Amino acid sequence: MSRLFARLAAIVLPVLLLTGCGDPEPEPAPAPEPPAETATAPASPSAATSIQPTEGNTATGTVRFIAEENGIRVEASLTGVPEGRHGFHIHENGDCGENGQAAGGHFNPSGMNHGGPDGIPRHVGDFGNITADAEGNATYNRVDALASFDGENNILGKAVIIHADPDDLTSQPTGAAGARIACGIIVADN
Ligand SMILES: [Cu+2]
Repeated sequence: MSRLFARLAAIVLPVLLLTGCGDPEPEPAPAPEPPAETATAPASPSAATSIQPTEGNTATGTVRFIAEENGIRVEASLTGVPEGRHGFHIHENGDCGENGQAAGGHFNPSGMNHGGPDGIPRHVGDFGNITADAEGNATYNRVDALASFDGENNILGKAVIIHADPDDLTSQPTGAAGARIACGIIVADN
């Protein structure tokens, strides 16, 4: 009996050793599910200003600012603007007093020269020109790469100024855009 057992063991044990040690590695635990996306993305930060004419002028309207991937979209819609091009800037002080003079110079936190909106050098506040048609309607719609809602280029609380004359994009430091015909303070939307 024991000899039979020994023979069986001689056959079976090696088989067990070959297969028994072949247990597969335990499967790695599945990675935890990433947290679910929040149901609704937060609204893009945005801001606006109500443009009011300075004394003796008629330009009124709204400028809206909407944060986008590549900067801040600036959308202006004005009426009562004399036909033609008008310098369109952000000025450094959020104050439209003294017929817009209290707004101070162009918003220029990095101390660059004045220029056009799409190159360097430029002031952060250099938005170029806004153009009114024969009916006095003026619109503007572009994404500005420098303006921001935070950091040193934060435009919140600054003033938007519409000028009497075109900004020539080169004269220092104002673009020779002349008098200030309308002004508004940029306020964040809630
Ligand atoms: Cu200006």
